[in-house]
Amino acid sequence: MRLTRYFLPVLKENPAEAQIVSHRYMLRAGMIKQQAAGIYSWLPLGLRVLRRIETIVNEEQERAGHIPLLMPTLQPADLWRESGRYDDYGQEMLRITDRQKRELLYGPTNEEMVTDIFRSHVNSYKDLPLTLYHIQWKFRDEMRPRFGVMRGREFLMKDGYNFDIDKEAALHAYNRHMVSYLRTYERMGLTAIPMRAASGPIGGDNTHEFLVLAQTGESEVFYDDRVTALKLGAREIDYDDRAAVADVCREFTTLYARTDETHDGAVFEAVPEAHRKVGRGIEVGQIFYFGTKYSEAMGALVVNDKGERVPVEMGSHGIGVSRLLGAIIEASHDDKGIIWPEGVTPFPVGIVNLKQGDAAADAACEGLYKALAAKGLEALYDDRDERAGAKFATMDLIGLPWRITVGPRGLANGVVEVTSRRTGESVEMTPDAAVARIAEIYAGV
Ligand code: 5CA
Repeated sequence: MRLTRYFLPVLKENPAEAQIVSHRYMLRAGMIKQQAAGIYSWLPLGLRVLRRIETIVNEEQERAGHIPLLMPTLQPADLWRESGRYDDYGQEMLRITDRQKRELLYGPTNEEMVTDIFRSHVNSYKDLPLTLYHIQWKFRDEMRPRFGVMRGREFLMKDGYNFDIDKEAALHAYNRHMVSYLRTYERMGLTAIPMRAASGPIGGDNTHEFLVLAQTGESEVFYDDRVTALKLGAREIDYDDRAAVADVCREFTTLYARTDETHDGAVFEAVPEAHRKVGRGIEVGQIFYFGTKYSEAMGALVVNDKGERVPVEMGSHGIGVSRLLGAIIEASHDDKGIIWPEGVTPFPVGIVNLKQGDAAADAACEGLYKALAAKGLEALYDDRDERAGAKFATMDLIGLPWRITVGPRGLANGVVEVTSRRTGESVEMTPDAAVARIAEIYAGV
């Protein structure tokens, strides 16, 4: 992408309404625009990151054996009357009446609808296990929408629903989600800690939230800080191996880590004082096991191997896809702007031409741009006729993790400069070596 042809409406001034750094940088970098309280347009740069996050979520869900589908944003009220949640959900639910006076709602979550799909088509334990998920817009009429995409009213969520024949199988599905989420967040450059939580309106008694530690987080968290050193890394996971998956969950949930809702001072006291930490966190996901709460209420029954009709065992599992942009920025920025982890960056690399119009510099930039594209790497090429300082400021603000700087002086010696946004470190090398270096960095991403 050439910057002169792109739509990147960068703001020079700090927007007054933004109270936290991620909101400020998303507005300044031209990623989002507020259209109403808690409702945003995704401008091209923001959309690119959102799509990267969706791709990672999809890849890790499919790796775990979960099946994508797509349910609508609007749902009939009657489905929610079956579960009893139409009245329970209260003012957070946006209720709509169509021209035929039929009652609809903008879905805040999809337990009822997915249970309806299941009961219409599945009757036998032989079709289980089954986990269906989608990535779809949700609406919750939050009392206090704030912090940009962090607490929106319209927001993008991945929500997945498992259907299993018995409790053990459903708990395996719960564990599979926990492990797939750990890998998902790590690929985004995040440390998200599973913490024992409370279930709220979704129900059930087994639930974990995933929290990214950040001063600006809305949840108070209590944890043994050794939990932050745990990493899944590149280890191979066989998602069908119940014991192996459960082992990973044990590894990540044994040390004390709870939100204020489930915090137990007496248990916390047992953590060695040097490791006892109280802080704040951003909830980027939550998993629930709730058994037969919805299947019983809605008649989602399956025949088991003894020929009996039993309510199917379920759980639901959510990732805050749009909230993740805010969480990643809170976790990765400096005073100049965002620092995207390679896994989610909108462009893998930026090219800065220090002297637009200089024949050698222009040709070198074009050459780099094409050579990167040939390796599947789409660079953002700043081909504007601007001062170097302004170009660097834009690149720093939008946070591409790598920059190649091209100028007549370097080219006279046959070199360009490759700079890491994270460390600020620059290395001179030939244009060919720069392309090879960037390709090598992204080979494992
Ligand atoms: N049905 C279950 C799991 S699919 C569910 O709705 N869970 S949830 O309520 O915990 O939401 C899942 C995730 O969506 C949360 O962990 C959070 O990251 C994100 N989320 C929830 N509310 C908002 C909001 N108002 N703005 C942005 N993200 C939100």
